[in-house]
Amino acid sequence: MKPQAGAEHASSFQGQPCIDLFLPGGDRARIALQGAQLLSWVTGDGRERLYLSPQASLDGVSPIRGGVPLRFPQFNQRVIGSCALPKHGFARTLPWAVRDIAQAKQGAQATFTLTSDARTLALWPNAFSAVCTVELEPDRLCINFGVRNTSDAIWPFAVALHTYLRVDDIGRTDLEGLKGVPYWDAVLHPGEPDARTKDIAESLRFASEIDRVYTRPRTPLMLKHFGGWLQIEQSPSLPDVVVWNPGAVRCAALPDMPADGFKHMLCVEAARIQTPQILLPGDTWRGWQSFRALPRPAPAAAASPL
Ligand code: TA6
Repeated sequence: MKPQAGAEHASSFQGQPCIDLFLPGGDRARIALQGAQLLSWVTGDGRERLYLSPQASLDGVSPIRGGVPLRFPQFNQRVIGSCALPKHGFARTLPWAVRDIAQAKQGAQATFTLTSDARTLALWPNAFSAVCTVELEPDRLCINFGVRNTSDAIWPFAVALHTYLRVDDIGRTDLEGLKGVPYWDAVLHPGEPDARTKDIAESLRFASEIDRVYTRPRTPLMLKHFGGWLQIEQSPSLPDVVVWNPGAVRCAALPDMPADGFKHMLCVEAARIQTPQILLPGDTWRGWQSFRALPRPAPAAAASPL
């Protein structure tokens, strides 16, 4: 008898408590309670679709290198309301609570919550309640993030779903859908987020470090590499796409990445950075990023000789 879609508490992954979701067709996902951070997404064909560094720190307090860290309430060190905020905010390092684990229409989902407390208020003086739901369906994954302003003051925030996608070889990877979309190149113009350029090539290729923030792509993105194609979509409430790969030199300086780690990952992040979101008291904001695995088309048959 086929197993039913379901979820179970994995005992732990390298000592960290996690929730595992699984489907009868073999799709599965693992989410750490630290940061409600997805660590793994395997599709029915047995392929791992996310990159988790084999040198990631899983000590329960350091940021975990790989999977899908949630960055909230600030991106990088672009200060939102408080200088005490750590780089990329606190959501990725704090423990989240499991709210529920359920069978969904076509799959399984797990929901996690994070609520402001003395630790967060010491870093950022705003009361909030955040929720993250991971939905797993056959060959599809969706990450939903929501935040409610539970204070009586208005505040701004930035957010990013910092997805590390696994690729076979970054030198033979294409990302389509960004042609003509304005971007800030943080490698060429650090500290100048208003500097804008546009790509003219049909697809983006990767030969060295890249760190860009694209604004308002109009179509779904398509990641193409030998290991499979992924269609990537995000909610209009997340208008920015960050594309990041550290390249060989910067990667070698990251203590939680192997020297060749950059070859096997590409971050394609759904974000709200350039224009922070303003949240009124009592209001809720939501955003999502989703991925659909598509079969890699068979190579065109060689033309037969006349
Ligand atoms: O999203 C791109 C980025 O902000 C880069 O500038 C780079 O710093 C990267 O994230 C990783 O940041 P982290 O703090 O996780 O090492």
